[in-house]
Amino acid sequence: MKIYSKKQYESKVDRTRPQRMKWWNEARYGMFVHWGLYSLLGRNEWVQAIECISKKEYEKLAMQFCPKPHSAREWARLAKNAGMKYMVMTTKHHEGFCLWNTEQTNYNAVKTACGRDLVAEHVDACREFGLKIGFYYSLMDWHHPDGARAAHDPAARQRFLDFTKGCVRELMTNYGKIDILWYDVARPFHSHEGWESLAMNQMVRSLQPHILINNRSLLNEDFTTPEERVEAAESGREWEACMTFNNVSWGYMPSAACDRHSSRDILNMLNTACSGTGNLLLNIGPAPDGSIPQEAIEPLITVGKWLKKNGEAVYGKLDKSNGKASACGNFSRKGKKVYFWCRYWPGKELTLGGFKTLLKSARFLINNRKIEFEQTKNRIILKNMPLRNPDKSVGVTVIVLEFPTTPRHDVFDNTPALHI
Ligand code: FHN
Repeated sequence: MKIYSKKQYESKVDRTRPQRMKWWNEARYGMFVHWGLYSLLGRNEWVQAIECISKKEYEKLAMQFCPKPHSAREWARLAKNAGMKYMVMTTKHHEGFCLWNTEQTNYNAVKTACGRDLVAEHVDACREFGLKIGFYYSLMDWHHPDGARAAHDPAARQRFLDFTKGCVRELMTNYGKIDILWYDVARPFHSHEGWESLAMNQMVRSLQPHILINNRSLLNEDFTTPEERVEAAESGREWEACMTFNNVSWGYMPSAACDRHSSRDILNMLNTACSGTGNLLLNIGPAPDGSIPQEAIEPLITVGKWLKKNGEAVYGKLDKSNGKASACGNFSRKGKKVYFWCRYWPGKELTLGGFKTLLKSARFLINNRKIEFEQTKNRIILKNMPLRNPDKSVGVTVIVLEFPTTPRHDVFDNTPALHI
């Protein structure tokens, strides 16, 4: 296969990105799943490293990892009911245990106690529930004999690169159309040249022409991946914030259930993602038998029900909305329509500062009930509103402001305001 130069390759990736990412931009919200041998210990996916467990000791877990059948269907059903549109699962995390029937190593779910191809089950479940399919793949590998010495031994490096490319090729070949390749932790090499990412990702794209690739094989590719913070990419690039469910562990960790996100926390993340036109990839760390952590279910389902009524403010193509208009909430925007997600209900009046464009109408999203308003040179005052927050599920009510043109908003802008 001809390997294009970085310039040629990235020019083609840039040119095809808008069409390839259209579904992703509109999807907005996905489920991340971290599952592997570490789930058996329940103390974070880095437990082998953090607790200095020897490779020999850790490998024994492979004979205990026997998930119940159809776990992936449970996750996919929950993701669907949560309003998530895609699901990214760890095919191999740093521990090096492969959840698919790989020929690169026997340290995999088919050739050990589990006896099943868990990646195939993930793919089937996503298709059954209409979710786009993502594969997470950790470049760093603590189990492979060359995973560390590849850093300074050319022969080891070549063997490790062959292993890596072999794994990625299998994942891109054996499971039909895959929508996302989510690389992680590019160690022990610290450059795309070290990983030969240019050749590897051209191979990926030749096998999966529609695929989206994240930025963690040390090429820009399609999107950036802020982690544990919901923050728009400065460069105007596409971005997806990946978040744990408890701020402490991606893998199963029942002791951290006490710090799980609430439905309001999740909506806050989604609102921030929407205002910056980014995506949210929210993680669950299933138990070793595949069960969904109980603490994740209610918040996800509650947000899913909220999204059924308010999804217009989340899904589909959004435009950036900057600045703050009120301490009571934040925006998302579609052209001339601004969606104000009111988290802290002010009572019968709500003032929104900084709009410089004449407002045409204001209404509640869920029932289209009109809201009276007054407008001064840089303030919109919504009047005669209900005394209590109309949204009884999560306490976040979406108000739609419609303008005749794309609204100018800048609370700190001193240019001559609109002429009332
Ligand atoms: O070390 C991993 C971590 O375990 C987890 O998989 C996250 C998910 O984005 N990535 C790495 C930390 O950045």
